[in-house]
Amino acid sequence: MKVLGACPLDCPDACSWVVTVEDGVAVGLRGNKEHPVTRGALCVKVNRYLEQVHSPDRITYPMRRVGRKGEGRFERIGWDEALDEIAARLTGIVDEYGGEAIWPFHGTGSLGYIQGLEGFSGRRFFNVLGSSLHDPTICSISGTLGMKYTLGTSGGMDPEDFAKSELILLWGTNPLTSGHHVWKFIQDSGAHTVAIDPVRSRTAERCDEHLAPLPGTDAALAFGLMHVIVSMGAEDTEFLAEHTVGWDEFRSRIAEFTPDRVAEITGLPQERIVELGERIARTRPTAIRASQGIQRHAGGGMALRALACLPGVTGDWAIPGGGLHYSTTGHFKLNVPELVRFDLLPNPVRTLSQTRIGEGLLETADPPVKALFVIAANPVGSNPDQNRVIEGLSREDLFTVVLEHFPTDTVDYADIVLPATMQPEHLDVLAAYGNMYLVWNEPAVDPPGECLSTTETFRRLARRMNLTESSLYDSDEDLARQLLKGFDVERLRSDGFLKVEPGPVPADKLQFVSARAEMAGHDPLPSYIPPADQGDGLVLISAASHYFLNTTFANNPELRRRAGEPRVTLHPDDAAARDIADGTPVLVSNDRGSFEAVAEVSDRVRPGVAATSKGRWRKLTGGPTPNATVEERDSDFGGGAVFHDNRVRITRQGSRSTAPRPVAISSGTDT
Ligand SMILES: Nc1nc2c(c(=O)[nH]1)N[C@H]1C(S)=C(S)[C@@H](COP(=O)(O)OP(=O)(O)OC[C@H]3O[C@@H](n4cnc5c(=O)[nH]c(N)nc54)[C@H](O)[C@@H]3O)O[C@H]1N2
Ligand SMILES: Nc1nc2c(c(=O)[nH]1)N[C@H]1C(S)=C(S)[C@@H](COP(=O)(O)OP(=O)(O)OC[C@H]3O[C@@H](n4cnc5c(=O)[nH]c(N)nc54)[C@H](O)[C@@H]3O)O[C@H]1N2
Ligand code: SF4
Ligand SMILES: [Mo]
Repeated sequence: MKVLGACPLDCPDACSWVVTVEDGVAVGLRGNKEHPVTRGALCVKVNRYLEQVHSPDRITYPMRRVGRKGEGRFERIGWDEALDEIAARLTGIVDEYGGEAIWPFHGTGSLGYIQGLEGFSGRRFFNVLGSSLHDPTICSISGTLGMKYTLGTSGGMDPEDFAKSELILLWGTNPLTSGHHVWKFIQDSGAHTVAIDPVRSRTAERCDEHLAPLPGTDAALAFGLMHVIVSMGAEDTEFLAEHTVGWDEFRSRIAEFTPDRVAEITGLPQERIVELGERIARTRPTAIRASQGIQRHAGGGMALRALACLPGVTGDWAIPGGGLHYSTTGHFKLNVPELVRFDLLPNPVRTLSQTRIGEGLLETADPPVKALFVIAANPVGSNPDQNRVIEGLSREDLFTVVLEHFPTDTVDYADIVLPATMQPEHLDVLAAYGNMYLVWNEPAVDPPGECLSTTETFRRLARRMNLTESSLYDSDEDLARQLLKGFDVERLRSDGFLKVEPGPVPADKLQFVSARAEMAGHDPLPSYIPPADQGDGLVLISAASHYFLNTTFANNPELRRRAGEPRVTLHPDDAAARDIADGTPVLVSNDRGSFEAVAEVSDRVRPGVAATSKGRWRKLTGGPTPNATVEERDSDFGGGAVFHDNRVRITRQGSRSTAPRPVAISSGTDT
């Protein structure tokens, strides 16, 4: 039997997949050949998804902590016992501190609307209790707001239109690792491709040109390119007059960014800036693909704002194959309010930010957070300031419930662990954030052991607590139909996917001057906000690993083998200045923390920059991971995280390694 499903992971592509089931067991998984973006291919990680589904390490029954927090010692308990204990603890906490003392902490392990983050699975239950709201700030929020301020929508180009582009800038994005399906459209176009990235990533390696600016300087570079375009008189005066607001003010801002000044800020040769500006000026249509890497900085929101203005100056927004593709989420007009039902909240409640779990657990006072539900998240591995996250999770008076597939670093801090279903075992619906397709995931097999879906877990908990609100008991199919009101659900279900037409971009006129940005306390015009971490040392970029997806898959033996040991890549000049050779064990540190890695000396990174990757587990690495060095600090817009705005010292550790070099399937850092 073949069952159509969809990849739930936090990846722009939201692949449609086909599960082969024999005797009730999922024996095969491949990409859906009919889906115009998936085109039959999954990726190096998800090709191993069924190994994870059948892994002996899966959590398949509820557990209660018996050791100290962090030790990871648990005893098996039954669902009845688990639900009784959770219900009793929650009732006590709500009575004493109020519902806001509960924090449902949703992660990105599943982006499903029914079981995962996009529909805040379980939120109806938390609404009835009056729990704090959870703002998913960790990933893309700064860039999303930057897009919205400029364009009135965060949804940009349909990436299938890249096939019509003549010039494509891949700006702070590494799609060959982080969402490879867009690459086919880029290749089909035959366009001239330019990577803009401090690291010669897998993607930059394949582009026609590569510019390596200093991290966090992209807004200045965008201004410099627009300066060249305007100096040539190549701006599209008709588009500017008809479709934009604030051109005169914006033109004055552009004038401040002369190529020589931009060369100084970005560390790029002035000729390269001028050359690229001239190329953009004469090439229609020009498209930009930017994603999340570029906005994990102090000025990340402003960077996207400036980037979104560039196709306004050239008029590319009006041409098929021109514009900017950041995220397509804004184009899906799903009925999320009816799914999430914030109207069930008894009164207005505070919002806690995903990125600031350290602060949330250690400093929130009125009321303090007394119960934490971790749902498809691994904050010990994924959040900034790992040591503080651990300090927060170690609080003896905090009641922590973790819904998980695997015994992650975060599970070790749980009071109660609940076994969760994986994608072939539950129903879900996803909307891609890197293309225009809705995808349906039909359950294909029964869950192993006592695993329950997120929705079923909260239905049972609601019953245990005698909650009477009837919508808490809606079935998964009811929920999907509520979300998809107005869509052809039957077609989506039978084909596995459904294309949605993108709305107009800009939604109205392009806002060079943004009243919304001003109202939120920002410069009404886009500006350049320099990196916040200006200390000594190298800027550490910890981007997507080719073999893991955040911390998901980082326990898969074969993928770990292929990723090799933790590495940090330095430019030969920076390595020489520290007496570090290729293969030297090093300590990467700053005032917040440190981690160990093996140095790789390569001109794949520009001087001043060091590169590593995200996702490893502490317990499998034997110590802290790069997030021990990252600060829990907000970016400019929306409280985004600043993973790549992070200065570190790199020093030799002991003598030169005599151990064999890691198995490196790719050359270099596993990005
Ligand atoms: N294989 C794999 N795929 C993934 C993920 C994964 O962990 N592994 N993660 C998923 C998730 S959650 C997300 S949000 C996306 C993230 O994927 P991307 O959006 O691609 O983000 P990053 O990997 O953080 O960074 C992308 C590139 O930006 C560069 N970069 C960093 N700082 C700057 C800067 O200041 N300026 C410029 N121009 N470039 C910069 C980095 O060197 C890197 O090569 O990928 C998703 N896909
Ligand atoms: N240094 C550094 N750190 C980063 C980043 C970076 O660029 N650099 N990127 C950040 C980004 S973009 C993101 S999005 C975050 C991601 O951070 P998180 O949201 O913490 O995501 P993961 O680390 O993948 O952990 C997700 C967990 O959910 C579990 N899970 C998956 N599906 C389900 C399900 O259906 N039910 C339940 N109950 N559990 C499930 C998985 O087993 C996994 O352990 O990491 C951030 N961390
Ligand atoms: S992680 Fe991305 S590329 Fe891989 S299968 Fe999932 S959606 Fe497709
Ligand atoms: Mo992300």
